[in-house]
Amino acid sequence: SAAVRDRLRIAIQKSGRLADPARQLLAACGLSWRESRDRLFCYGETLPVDLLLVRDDDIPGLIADGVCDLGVVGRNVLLEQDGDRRGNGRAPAFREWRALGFGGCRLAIAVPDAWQWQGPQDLAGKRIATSYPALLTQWLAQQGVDAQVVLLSGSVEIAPRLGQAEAICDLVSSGATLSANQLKAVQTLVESEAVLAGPVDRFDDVRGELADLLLRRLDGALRVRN
Ligand code: PRT
Ligand code: ZN
Repeated sequence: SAAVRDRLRIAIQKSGRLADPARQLLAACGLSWRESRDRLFCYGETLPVDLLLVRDDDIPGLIADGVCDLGVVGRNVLLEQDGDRRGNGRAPAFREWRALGFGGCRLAIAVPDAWQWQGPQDLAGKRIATSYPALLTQWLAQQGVDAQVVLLSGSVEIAPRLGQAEAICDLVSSGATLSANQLKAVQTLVESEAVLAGPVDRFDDVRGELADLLLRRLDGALRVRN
């Protein structure tokens, strides 16, 4: 990460929910690239700002390692990985620079429809399936609730039917997935959207000026949209 670079490198999702809106927003900032969708790298033409196309989960780590300067990622992913670092006694290595106004969803506790929810204390002694163990663990501690966190990497919403857990903690947008699985959201842990993520500190080389320019254009583009 000590390498001084004179180009800015932004990591975005290669494919998935945030991929197209991220490219569209950056294009609205006047950026263009030598297009090569399926390749790893897009070389910036109008400005020395390149794109790296990756899995969203890799973005915070790429920023922490200095492989990328900035990234477009869900706040849910950023906060989870930050929480994981904190839980392991590591210093913060990335933070949210801007909220981007797309990819909105919430990280919520959901329980079977028939559960007459009274509050977080209902979860005491229960198993909760999630892909967000750090955020769930933090929240349970804040609530003073002792529950078991069951880590699943996907298909969290079927865990109650499979008998793996009594409740889940997962992302919700329309709520259709929850209803299809006879679940209901009862508590929001995080309101999320796509964010521009960057390092904790400013860049102290030419990337700082590039980042300032990009942020000015981004703020302009976001004002026009909202
Ligand atoms: O391949 P890669 O690892 O990059 O992609 P991914 O599959 O991990 O991520 P992807 O593309 O599914 O999501 C990227 C980001 O989009 C997430 O980290 C969130 O910040 C954001 N986002 C917004 C969502 C949703 N909305 C969402 N609805 N991510 C996931 N979902 C899930 C939800 O959990 C449910 O299972 O989509 C399903 C449909 O949701 P409902 O509520 O509309 O039924
Ligand atoms: Zn992912």
